[in-house]
Amino acid sequence: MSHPTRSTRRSAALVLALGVGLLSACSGGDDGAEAADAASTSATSASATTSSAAPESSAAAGTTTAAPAPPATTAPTEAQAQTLTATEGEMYIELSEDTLTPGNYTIEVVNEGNATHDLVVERDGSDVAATENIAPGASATLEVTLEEGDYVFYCSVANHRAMGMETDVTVGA
Ligand SMILES: [Cu+2]
Repeated sequence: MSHPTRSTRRSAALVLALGVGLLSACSGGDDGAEAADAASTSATSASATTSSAAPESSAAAGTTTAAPAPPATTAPTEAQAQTLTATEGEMYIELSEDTLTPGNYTIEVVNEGNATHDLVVERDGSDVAATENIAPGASATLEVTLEEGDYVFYCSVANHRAMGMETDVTVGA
């Protein structure tokens, strides 16, 4: 199917080139005017064969069926660690929550300050868990099991705790 179209275009281009050649060769003459007309007509018909009719847009308005809401996730059991974020800087510790229920926790400790910090979990004056030193801009995770009672989360670097890097945490039933 491509051969007829290709030959048509080739002959049309030949006529066009011939017409232009004649037009430039004998400008102002009657023959030149006729040749130019023939060339333009051939060019028009050649371009008409390449143009295709615009396809009609299908106006099929799709009615999307609403997907059913996913079932509510089951409440975390005690085995599943809950997540908590502790953000540290000079000289503060901010917790995403400070009233917690007993269970296992994964604490994401983010040091957004300009000094090295850490996070220690203390209960009744005894350290329960602690991170390593956390460089400025770095973060660490701390796994800890919290029982019902009163805790203090603090930073053990230098005198940071005395300067305000401690926060009370109440673990209720
Ligand atoms: Cu600190």
